[in-house]
Amino acid sequence: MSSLPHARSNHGALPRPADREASDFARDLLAGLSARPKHLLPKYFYDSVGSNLFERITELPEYYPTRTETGILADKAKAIAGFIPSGAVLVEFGSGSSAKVRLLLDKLPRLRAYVPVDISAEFLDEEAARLRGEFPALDIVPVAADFTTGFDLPPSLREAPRAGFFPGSTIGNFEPPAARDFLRLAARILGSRATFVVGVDLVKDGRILEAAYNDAAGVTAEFNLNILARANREFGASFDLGAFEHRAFYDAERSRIEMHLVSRKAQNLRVLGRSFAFAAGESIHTENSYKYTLDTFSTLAREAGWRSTAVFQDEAALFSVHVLRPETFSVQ
Ligand code: AVJ
Repeated sequence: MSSLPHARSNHGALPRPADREASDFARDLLAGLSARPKHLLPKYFYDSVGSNLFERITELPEYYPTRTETGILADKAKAIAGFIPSGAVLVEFGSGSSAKVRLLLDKLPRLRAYVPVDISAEFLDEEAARLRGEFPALDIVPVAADFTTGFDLPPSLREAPRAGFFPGSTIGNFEPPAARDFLRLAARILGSRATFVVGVDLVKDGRILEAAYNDAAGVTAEFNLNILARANREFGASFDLGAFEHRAFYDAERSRIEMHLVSRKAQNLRVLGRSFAFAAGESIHTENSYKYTLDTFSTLAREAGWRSTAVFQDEAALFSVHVLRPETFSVQ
């Protein structure tokens, strides 16, 4: 068992992150099912079952983002690492299995520490332990937190220059105004000498996009349905998974993939003592995944106080990796 220095300690009145997560999920589930149209937040996909399903998605033949981004990082690791000063703390927002960061860590022998931040405390612990085995000289300081609401770096690390890593196009899950808010929050956490490496999925042919979110093996459908399965597991909700259908499509006008769970029939459900009616064909909107061009993302970043100082992409222009610096960046 690894120790989580501050986010995990349970001395005061604060609930453990896992408990807080569960009660946040309960609250947001009730609110989302009461809303019109019904919706849920995609961050709740990632309990340990969902995190493992997502890992399987990343290996699907149709799901190009992970392998494409990994290819860019493998090819350009040296150039990207060149933007990160020695002695820096590298903070990863939503670290998951920390697979991609290994490519950067290989080229960053003088890091002060690596701080993986993830909402799934269980996953975080396992992955941190594994990473310690591979990088014994590296100080690994996991923080179990919802990075969308902010978190504090451990006090011992506050003096070092900071670099952020936010791969996977997770930024695409935010509505553009929320993406700007997140980029501003990251600017505050990372400070005036920051480097921020952000992976961004690119606008492309809708057929490629729709295939990536409707895989033939049905893993994305299972991932989407897991949010209902999770409600059944965690608070005995009565969702019949067979009575909901996965649906994903590209809205070119808004440059986003939408994912929904569509009720196959009229049904009534009880969740936490409350009852919810579904019409046949009524959907729960579970995710948006925004796609950007190099320009639309640079503009979004600029509106949040960052300048895109370098951008890398694969030959087919499927995916991009931006290196951001604060507009006011100085080497001092
Ligand atoms: C982790 C948000 C980048 O939008 O592609 C994958 C999540 N959803 N398949 C994405 C996801 C369905 C993924 N992100």
